[in-house]
Amino acid sequence: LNQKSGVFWLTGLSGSGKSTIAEKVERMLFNKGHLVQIVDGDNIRSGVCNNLGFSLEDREENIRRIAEVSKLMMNCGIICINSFVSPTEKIREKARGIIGPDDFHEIFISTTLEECENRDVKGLYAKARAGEIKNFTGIDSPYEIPRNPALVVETATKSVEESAQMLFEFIVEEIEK
Ligand code: GGZ
Repeated sequence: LNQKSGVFWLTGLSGSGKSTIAEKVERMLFNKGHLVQIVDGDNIRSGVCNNLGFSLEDREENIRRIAEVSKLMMNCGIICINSFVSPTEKIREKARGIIGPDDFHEIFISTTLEECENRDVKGLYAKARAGEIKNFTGIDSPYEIPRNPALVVETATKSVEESAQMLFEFIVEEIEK
């Protein structure tokens, strides 16, 4: 195995496009012969974090466990593409601290709340507006815009392919440094 690894941490609102981009980039890296793992709600909230909800306290614990697990995988040489709302500066700094500043790459998937709400792929925004889901990020729970991300991907003005290409090139550059 001849690659530098790292944790590429996608932060952004629900519906911003994190998972879609992550899946495309995972495939692109895999096709180039890299070991890569997506870490997201589907493989984390269902297991390691299945006792956690969406209060800020639970989100912090969610991110702490994810960061610890990602660090283990990263130390095995696996490139981790993490896809979590990770809504606050405090939460993201916690992850950076656990993984280490050289290996933690904060990537802001930037999409307006309006755009995410218009897409509402899973109908969660409608439910949050109706009060059926509490503590929903962007509605009645905060999202703090990253102050100094390593990369910003503006999904509203780009195709999925362009967004994925941008992240792919960023990752390749980082792991070949
Ligand atoms: C935000 C929620 C909530 C609340 C359920 N707030 O678009 P999705 O569905 O697939 O992604 C969202 C996901 C967020 O989980 P994370 O583990 O990424 O959050 S955090 O980093 O803040 O711990 C959304 C769904 O879970 N979801 N309830 N209240 N998103």
